Amino acid sequence: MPNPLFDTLFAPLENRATPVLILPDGTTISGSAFFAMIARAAGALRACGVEPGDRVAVQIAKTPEALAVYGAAVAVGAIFLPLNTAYTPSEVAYFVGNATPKLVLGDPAQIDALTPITARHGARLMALGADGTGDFTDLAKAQPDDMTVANRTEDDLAAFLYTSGTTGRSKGAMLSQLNLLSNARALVDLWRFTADDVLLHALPIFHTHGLFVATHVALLSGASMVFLPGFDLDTMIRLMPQATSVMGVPTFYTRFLGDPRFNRDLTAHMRLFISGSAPLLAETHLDFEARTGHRILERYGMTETNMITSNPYDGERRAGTVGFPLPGVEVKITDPATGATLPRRETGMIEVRGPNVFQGYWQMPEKTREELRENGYFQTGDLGVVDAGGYLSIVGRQKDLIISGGYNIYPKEIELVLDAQPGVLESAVVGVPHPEFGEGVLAVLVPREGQGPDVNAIEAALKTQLARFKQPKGYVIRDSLPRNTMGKVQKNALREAYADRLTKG
Ligand code: MLC
Ligand code: AMP
Repeated sequence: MPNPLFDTLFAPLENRATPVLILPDGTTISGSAFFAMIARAAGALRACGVEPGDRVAVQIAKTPEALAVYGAAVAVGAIFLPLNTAYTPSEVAYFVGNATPKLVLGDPAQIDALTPITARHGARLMALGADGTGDFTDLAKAQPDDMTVANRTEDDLAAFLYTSGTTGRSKGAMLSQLNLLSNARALVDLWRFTADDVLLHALPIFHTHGLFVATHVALLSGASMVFLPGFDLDTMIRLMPQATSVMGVPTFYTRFLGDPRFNRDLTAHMRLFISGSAPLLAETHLDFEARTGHRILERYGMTETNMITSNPYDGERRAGTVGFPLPGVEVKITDPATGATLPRRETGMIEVRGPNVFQGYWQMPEKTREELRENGYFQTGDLGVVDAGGYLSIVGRQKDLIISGGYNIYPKEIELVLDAQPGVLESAVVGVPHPEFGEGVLAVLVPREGQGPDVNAIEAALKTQLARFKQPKGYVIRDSLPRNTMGKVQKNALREAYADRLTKG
């Protein structure tokens, strides 16, 4: 039965003898062996009662078994909902309540904490651990390795990826099979991926970058992936000789540049280094070229739109820009106040339309209407300008958002937690320069009269409520917050006042 996403990305694995995954210890998993893993995982999903259109939420470590669950979800027509492994159980509770998955897979160590959450929402909970074992794997092993693939069309939903909202509530971006497929096809073509490529894959697979950009490009082109559980500099340097390409967030590149072993010799054989998810400083781009002779190819995307623009493969990869719209994708710059299209070289809101643009936010029609215009254009919240040569640069954000090491952090979510702490009258959270993560979270607290907030106690309280990467890396206490005449907190003034707070020793 037809299932375009499965047929395009996973079906070709069945008869592939070459490795699809190469693990850090050198073990390889051939296409056909991985196909069998997917088939058994699909059997296990069905044994759990998962049917087409059901949500399957996973908060599990990056392993071949975890990737097989994604393939299996596509095979059975389920909607895949990957969650950051750093989320605390109280954060996961929101996603489970909002998406009401049929099945949740969690780390064995988290099962006790997740049990009341899944029980409350009637979801089944099973374990899949960082070593690939767990009761889900046991169930999968007991399944046959022949596969029945669910009938799907390109318009059916394949995944929900949650993005945080400016009000502090996360929104489930609904992605169709076509959203994902159209993007994968454009990228393979543009970036010239082939079966000869070996992608050093160190990104997490719970976000667009690691799951859809990196994994889909590798699967569609027949490339292999050196599949690493996370970014470890020594491992990356050790395995670089096996690879032809890297996809990473800018923090990968600053970490590479911080190590003298990362030099021209180590990278001489490499074909392509790609960066995205956060701004790559022009300085990093130039330092990288001086060190290795390679020009990093920077591209721009979002959870709601997949990839939007890319620097060219053959033409000039211009530092500080994110290049041109992908084939089939339209980009325009508009006046944020009126929505009118602006001429070239004027700065405004980046809007995007194309087969890559998502289907809306799950059960949030008003939010969808606010951001996705009736004519199909999505308002990204990013501010940009197109230069005379047609290159797009991102010059700022209209949304109150911090991007730290490629993770999006919405200040509002943290402010809500801080405001509830004893001794805190109000708070403002801003992103300020951070040497490693680009931006780091800084909390500005205003004490209640006569009650100084206890920062140590606040840090301890936040640990149980917010993922580690969202917890402030610095605190400032001041008598009041700067406000404009409308009463709005002037975050720019705070960013300026505390610009060096996370960079000085
Ligand atoms: C880890 N920490 C972070 C952090 N990552 N803090 C802020 N921001 C981050 N991104 C915390 C850790 O919890 C730890 O806290 C301390 O910082 C040091 O951790 P580490 O061990 O050095 O970090 P590491 O595990 O190596 O992770 C760093 C990283 C990771 C850069 C490899 O953050 C990462 O994989 N980022 C990629 C995110 C991503 O895939 N984004 C794509 C989104 S899709 P402590 O205090 O305990 O020491 C998208 C669309 C698009 O944006 O266009 O692609
Ligand atoms: P997310 O919602 O996690 O998908 O993050 C998407 C956001 O990351 C975009 O709206 C941009 O603000 C930012 N982003 C992605 N790629 C780049 C890039 N190359 N340069 C600057 N910002 C980027």
